[in-house]
Amino acid sequence: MTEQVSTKPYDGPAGGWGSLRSVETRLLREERIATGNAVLLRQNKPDGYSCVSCSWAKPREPHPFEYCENGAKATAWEITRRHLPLEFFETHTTSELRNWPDHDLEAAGRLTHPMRLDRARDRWIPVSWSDAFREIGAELRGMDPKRTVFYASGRASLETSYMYALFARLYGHNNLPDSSNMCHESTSVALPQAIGVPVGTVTLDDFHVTGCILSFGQNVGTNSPRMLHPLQEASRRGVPIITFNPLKERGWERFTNPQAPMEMLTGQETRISSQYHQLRAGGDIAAVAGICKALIEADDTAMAAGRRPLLDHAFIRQHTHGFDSFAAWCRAQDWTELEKWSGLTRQAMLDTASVYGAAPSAMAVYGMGLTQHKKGVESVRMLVNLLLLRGNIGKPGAGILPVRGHSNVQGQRTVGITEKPELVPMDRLADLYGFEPPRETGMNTVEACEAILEGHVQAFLGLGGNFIRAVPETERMEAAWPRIRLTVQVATKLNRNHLINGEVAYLLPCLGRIEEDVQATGPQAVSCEDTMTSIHASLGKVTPASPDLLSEPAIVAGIAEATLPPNPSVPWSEWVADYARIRDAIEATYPDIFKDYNRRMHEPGGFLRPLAARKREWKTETGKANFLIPSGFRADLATELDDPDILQLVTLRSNDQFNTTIYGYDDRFRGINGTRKVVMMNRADAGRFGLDDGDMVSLTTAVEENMPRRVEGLRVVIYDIPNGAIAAYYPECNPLIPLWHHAEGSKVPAAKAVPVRIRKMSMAEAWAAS
Ligand SMILES: Nc1nc2c(c(=O)[nH]1)N[C@H]1C(S)=C(S)[C@@H](COP(=O)(O)OP(=O)(O)OC[C@H]3O[C@@H](n4cnc5c(=O)[nH]c(N)nc54)[C@H](O)[C@@H]3O)O[C@H]1N2
Ligand SMILES: Nc1nc2c(c(=O)[nH]1)N[C@H]1C(S)=C(S)[C@@H](COP(=O)(O)OP(=O)(O)OC[C@H]3O[C@@H](n4cnc5c(=O)[nH]c(N)nc54)[C@H](O)[C@@H]3O)O[C@H]1N2
Ligand SMILES: [Mo]
Repeated sequence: MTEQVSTKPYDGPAGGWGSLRSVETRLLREERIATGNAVLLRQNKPDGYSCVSCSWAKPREPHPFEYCENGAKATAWEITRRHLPLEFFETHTTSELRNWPDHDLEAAGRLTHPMRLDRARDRWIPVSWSDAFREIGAELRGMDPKRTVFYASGRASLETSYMYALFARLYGHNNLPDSSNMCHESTSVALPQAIGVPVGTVTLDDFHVTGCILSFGQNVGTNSPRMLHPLQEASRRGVPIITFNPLKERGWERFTNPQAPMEMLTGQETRISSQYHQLRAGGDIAAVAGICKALIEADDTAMAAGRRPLLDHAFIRQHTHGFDSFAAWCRAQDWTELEKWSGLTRQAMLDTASVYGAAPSAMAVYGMGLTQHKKGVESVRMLVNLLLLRGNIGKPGAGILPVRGHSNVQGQRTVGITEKPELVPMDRLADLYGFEPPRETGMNTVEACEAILEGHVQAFLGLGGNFIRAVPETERMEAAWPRIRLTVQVATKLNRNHLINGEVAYLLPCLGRIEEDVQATGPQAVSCEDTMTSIHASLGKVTPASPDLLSEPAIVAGIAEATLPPNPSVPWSEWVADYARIRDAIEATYPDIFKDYNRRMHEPGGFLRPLAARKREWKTETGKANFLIPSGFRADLATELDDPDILQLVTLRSNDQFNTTIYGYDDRFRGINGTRKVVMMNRADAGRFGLDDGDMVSLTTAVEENMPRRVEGLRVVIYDIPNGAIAAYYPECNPLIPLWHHAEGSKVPAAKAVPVRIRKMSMAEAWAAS
């Protein structure tokens, strides 16, 4: 911690001068001011590179500055002039580096050379690429493929991801967990059941014509700031925006566009949300049920009185299944219960219903606040129920919008990174490559963790990411990890998972997406799919951090060739020489999605993947869009335990991080500066536990209390958050999450509702913990 710790409410808008200052500070720290600003102008442009931060859509007609504060941070972080020479690893043992904070590990700079772990000397030492591939291949050839795990973090391109997934299947398994398993898997499970597609239906064009925006559990100002531009435009058109979030997130309140000179000079702010409801964490099913109930009952009254109905009955009749029982269920709900479980007043739910009920079209936007709950799948389905009541799927200005995380996490699934064989055209793979693909379900993230804890996993390959830091149950996972025989990490920067290794370990540094990727046929573009299903090209522009880096496709091909018997149908080297050939293979595998891929990906804004639900075709079991009734309102373990001494911990991101990548210690919009070791709680709850602002506390998990699940040395910040809930940062609080505490149906760790006990630490204890 280098900065002064301060916590006081932030009263500026999202964006604004603070945002511009932050971009320049970041470029300065990475010594990249001149290059950085020039590079940023190429971001998210048709002939430029696509941002390595979030997955928000790239408009057809981009703004000259189509980047945001956090995209700029991510760029500066990747193109930093700080590079890690081999001497660094001579000087620092992995045991020593394990004591470094996450921030310092990545801030040390870009990885520059392939390395092998020297166990005896506890150091990473250089290895040549050819030796690394040969040795990894030899290890893998001696293993049972079913006992190996190929993880992917969500940044690697469609080209790399296709090759990686194909490699896994040629080798013999479907153990392809990805970050989506910790993220929007609840979406990928819920949406196919409800509307027959696995992804969101909203496009950028819908924002320009929508009549209403509902937002649930997403932090726009920090995690997808470019969405603030269409939101600002919608708000100025008078579109009602209604937000449901236990925390007052500044981006959903007001915004000053840092790229609009007049706004900046005049200090003009745009109000974003017209209603803001601080519901109970995990209260979404009850809140949406209340809104549905209000609508259905108002519609009953209107119909009885011969007035215009509120529901879209024609749509419901023609396109949906299960309405009658859903409506009956809503009518039967009791307002007292709905108020209790949602944490909202009946009036708040009625207010939303009346605005939503009057809007010609509406979209629902959501993030981790819905998916990372025990009832995450049901929460997403409940949101669809609300949309279906008024025909808000498959018409302009309407739809469901899960805001995905990593910039290509959605695309990785599209081209085969999944543990679920039914999502992959296995027969086509068999035809194209002349082999029998594995047909049994592989391990997802939680199952891979379980297998690692049991000592069952022989090899772990990580295509990016920081698996051990992102998953629950940190302490047990770190203890079990060294039992894995082989670990291979493909990465740009050093992180904790590179310091906790298998018996035999490799750290393979790759090009970042912003860097020039020159292969035998010249500079190569790659492609990604954004959260709105747009597939577009990305061309790296910056000189690579080191001449010893390989591209991700080259690394995947290198390992695959060293592992698999030769197969003339799989031309790994030709693919690496010309990525257009990989795209041909993708097109041959998925002709409906990737028709004319090599041309269309270069069109401004890219091309949209076809989605049946957008055309009101329902690829569900009933052939209709389904109303699905939730199992109840006790959304989480903490509420199930029903003990006032147990608090519900929400783990979330600060404004100064990208997942486990910690850029700095400020959470500007929450007014928390100089530290991440905090716990936000309201004054009444603090009082109940005899705590005050600035006190140091420890948290322990309130189930299986004999387990070592504990985080110490957190500082209390009195914060505007509902009773019974506290919030603290991910990944610092991951040791508190039991591995089995995950969403039903999707196994997304329930990181937004961990039952914990809080205890004040004495001065001496706090000092020892810090
Ligand atoms: N700068 C930056 N951008 C990012 C990331 C990053 O770390 N930094 N991460 C990327 C990734 S991988 C992802 S998945 C996304 C994540 O982006 P978000 O989905 O915004 O994820 P979180 O920061 O975890 O915050 C979730 C929000 O849910 C709210 N919330 C918590 N519990 C509940 C609840 O029960 N109900 C409701 N309604 N709300 C609740 C929290 O208050 C918070 O505002 O962002 C992506 N973009
Ligand atoms: N408690 C709690 N836990 C959570 C969450 C939460 O909200 N709360 N959120 C979950 C979510 S939504 C997600 S998506 C996961 C994220 O989990 P991961 O995707 O595994 O983690 P990241 O922090 O995004 O990975 C960062 C690392 O990726 C590597 N990297 C960066 N760029 C590249 C590249 O271009 N290529 C390669 N090969 N490597 C690169 C760098 O070495 C960097 O250290 O965490 C999950 N865990
Ligand atoms: Mo994510």
